Amino acid sequence: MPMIPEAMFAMLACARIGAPHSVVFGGFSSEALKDRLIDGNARFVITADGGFRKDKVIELKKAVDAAIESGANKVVEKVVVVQRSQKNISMVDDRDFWWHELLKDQKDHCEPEIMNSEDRLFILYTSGSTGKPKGVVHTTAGYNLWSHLTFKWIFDLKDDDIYWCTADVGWITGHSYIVYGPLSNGATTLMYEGVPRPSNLGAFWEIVQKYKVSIFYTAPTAIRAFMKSGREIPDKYNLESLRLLGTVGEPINPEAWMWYKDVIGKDKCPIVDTWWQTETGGVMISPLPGVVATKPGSATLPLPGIEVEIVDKNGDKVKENEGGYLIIKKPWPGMMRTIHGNSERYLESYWEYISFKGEKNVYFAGDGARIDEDGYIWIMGRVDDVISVSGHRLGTMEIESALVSHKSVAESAVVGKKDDIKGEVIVAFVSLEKEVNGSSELVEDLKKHVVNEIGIIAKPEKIIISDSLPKTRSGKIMRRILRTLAAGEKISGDISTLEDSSVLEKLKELS
Ligand code: 7RM
Repeated sequence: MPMIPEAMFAMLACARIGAPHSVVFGGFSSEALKDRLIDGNARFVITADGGFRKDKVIELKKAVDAAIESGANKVVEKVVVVQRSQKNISMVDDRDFWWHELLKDQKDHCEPEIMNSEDRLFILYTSGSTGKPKGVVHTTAGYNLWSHLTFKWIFDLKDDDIYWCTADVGWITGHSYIVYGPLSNGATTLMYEGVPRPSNLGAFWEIVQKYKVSIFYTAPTAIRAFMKSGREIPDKYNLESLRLLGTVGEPINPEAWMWYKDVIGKDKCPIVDTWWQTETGGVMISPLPGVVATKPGSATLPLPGIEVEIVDKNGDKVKENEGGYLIIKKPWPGMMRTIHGNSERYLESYWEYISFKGEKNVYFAGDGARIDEDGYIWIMGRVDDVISVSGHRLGTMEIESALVSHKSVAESAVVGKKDDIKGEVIVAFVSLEKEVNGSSELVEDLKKHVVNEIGIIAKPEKIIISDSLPKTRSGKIMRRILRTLAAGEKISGDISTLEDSSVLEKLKELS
């Protein structure tokens, strides 16, 4: 669905009749959609004839048709289509229905289904370090309680607030802080079908001015992009209505934090840097505005009821200011309950990775962090094979499998490279099948292939074609070396396990 109110209506309508929903971000390809429809056993799809993004029409219905025709017809029975772009699309008899036509015969009231607290509210797919995306399962009572409470605490809602979260409803931030959290608190929540783009860099500030937005919640990647294009743009607008600013999705560098506070907040708005994950359902670490003193770049302290620790691989607490794994020591209402269809993987990935005090009973989040002398938490980023492009989570394995599914590719290794604006960009190292020669056309074709397999958010920034990849004697690709090469840095550290060190020289020339 595009970012239109019907997306929200559809989610809430599902919740009302007790049908678990699974929102799929409109930027995913039909292949990615097909996988999710089949894995989630989706019987019904709600989509639109098209959506608008960066001056382009996204053909959502076409993607749904392709997903169904290429395999999801095993599960999908009916499709409901919202009219949005008015573009010509094909409708299949007895399978596809227009939303506005179905609506005509509906009553004004629909009796809500009474649910048990542990009944599923939704599944949301997210990337992990291995294999396919995981269907994160959230439940009716726990998730709603946590999104409700955290919204109330962190955004300190007042009756006349106009609240705007710029995320897409296809991500967990959109679920918890555009839909469930704000609405269960009676907030006025603003939804915007668009993203800042070169032709309209003032769009966000125009909306803040027009609707007198008082609480604004966005991602560091957006803030860094605004920073780069200069304060002249926001300075043209009246931003006086703003009283509270939030960030989510990635670590925010102190420079961007300060810019946000000065240029957007005019030094009078508290900044809440909120750390959480799809899996946690709602925010876990964040300052409470006006209560917790902030430090630029730190998400500060855990929320009430949340107990975190930073430990090493053996589960031992690390020293002050020393980096380690961020763990959560006690369950909380909004935590994911399982991975859809794979409870073993759930236990393995989240609860058994680290043993704490000899027991495997703590949640490991996948992030590295440190705690400073005042007990403040500084998130250092993912420690697993998950990269974050503009705050969108992608597993390196997912992109690698997309690349090797191309007939010319023998092997691939994908790494993240630091980027001033997007946080990270994707760099792929690829070796080709014997008879194939590398060319710039092939590189373009491979990029296109990844976009077809996963979606535009997974498009590699750079693809480096090489005869071979650096491997250990046991055959494992040494991603650490590739990360260093992608960053343009000198290779240091132990390379003694490398099978063939001449590979390095060749790669250095190519990168
Ligand atoms: C809400 C969301 C989760 C990953 C998480 C972190 C990173 C999120 C912050 C952050 C530093 C933050 N869900 N992350 N918030 N890193 N400071 N305030 O983004 O499932 O899509 O991603 O995002 O690495 O593990 S998510």
